[in-house]
Amino acid sequence: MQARLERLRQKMKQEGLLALLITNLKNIYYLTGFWGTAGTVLVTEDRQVLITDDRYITYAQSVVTDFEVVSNRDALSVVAQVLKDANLRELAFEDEVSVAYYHAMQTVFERMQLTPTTGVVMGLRMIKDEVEVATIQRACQISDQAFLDALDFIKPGKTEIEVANFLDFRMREMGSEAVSFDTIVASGYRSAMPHGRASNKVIATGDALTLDFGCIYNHYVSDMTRTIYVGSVSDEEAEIYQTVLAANQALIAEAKAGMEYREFDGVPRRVIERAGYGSYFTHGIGHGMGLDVHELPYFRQTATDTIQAGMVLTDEPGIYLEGKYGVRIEDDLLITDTGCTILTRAPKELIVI
Ligand SMILES: [Mn+2]
Repeated sequence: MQARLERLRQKMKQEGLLALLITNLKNIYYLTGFWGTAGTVLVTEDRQVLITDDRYITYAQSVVTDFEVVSNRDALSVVAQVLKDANLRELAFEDEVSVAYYHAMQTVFERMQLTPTTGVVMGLRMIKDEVEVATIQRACQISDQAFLDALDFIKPGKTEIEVANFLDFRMREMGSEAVSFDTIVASGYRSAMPHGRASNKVIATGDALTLDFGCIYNHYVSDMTRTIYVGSVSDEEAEIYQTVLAANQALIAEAKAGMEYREFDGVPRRVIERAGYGSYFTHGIGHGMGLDVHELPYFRQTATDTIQAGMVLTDEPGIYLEGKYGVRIEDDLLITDTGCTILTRAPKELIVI
C-alpha cells in the first residue's frame, strides 16, 4: 500500500497536481485497502486522508494503516479544511464524477481552481504487484475448475441459464464472492453473438457452446472463454476453432513487455485474416483486468504505447458467422519481461462432449 501511495505522489508531481480528490471506490481500495460504499480520499504532498462515515469507521480504522481516517458525512467539508490548512488554491479530481457531484464541488470550493483528470490512479492500476497477481491467479483457478466441472454437467436438454447457474454456483462454492460479469452461455446460432447472455434456449446435440465467465475473488476478477461442442462438430466449425486457437496461441508466443499495443492486437488478428476470416473477428483482442473486469489498457490498431511487465491482459480472438455459430477462446495473461504467463489453465484442445 505504501508503495502505491509513493507511485501516486510521483505521478502527481509529474503532472503538476498539488492535491488530488479520489472518489472512485476501487481506486480508493487500491490505495488504502478500504472497501466500502462511502469513501473519499484526498492526497496532497504531505497528507493523505480517507473520509468515510460512522457505518464504516471501525472497519476503516482497522484496515487502513497509511492514511488519516476521518468520519464525516460531509466529506467535501473535510477536504476543504485540509486544503485551507495547507494554503492550497487548486484541486484536481477524477473526471468520472457525476454532474451533480461536480456542482457540489463548485459550491464548496468556490474560489478554487478545479482540474479534471483522467486515469491517474487507473494508470497505476495497470501494473499489478505480487499480491494482486496472486489474487488474480486464484480467481483464474476457480474459473478453471468450474469449467472442468461444467463439462460433466452440460448435456443436451439443459438450458443455457442452467449451465450459467451451475458455473456461478460452483465458483461461489470455491470461494468467489460474485461473478465478474453476467455469465455468457451461448449455444448453437447464439454462439455467433459475441456477448450472448445465457437465455432459456435449450442446448441441442450438434450445438457449439461458448462459455464466457469469470469470478471475483478478494475483489479481483478472472475472465475466461471456452467454446466446446455438444455431440458432434462439423468440419467448418473445427476449422474455425483451430484458426481461433492458433490466433490465441500466436499472441501467447509473442506477448512480452515492450510490444506495441497495435501489435498485441495485430499478431492474432493477422492469423485470422490469413485464414480468410478477418471480417468475422469483430472486436478488439482484449483488455486489462484487475479490480475491474475491463480496465486499462485497451487496444486499438493505431496505439503505439507498449505493454509492460506486470500488466494482466486478456487474449480473446473470435470468429462469428452470423446465424450459424461462433468461436471465442480467451485467456488471461500476465506480461513479463521475457514473455507472458498464462493464468487461465483450462484445456483448449477441441472438446466434444
Ligand atoms: Mn474479456
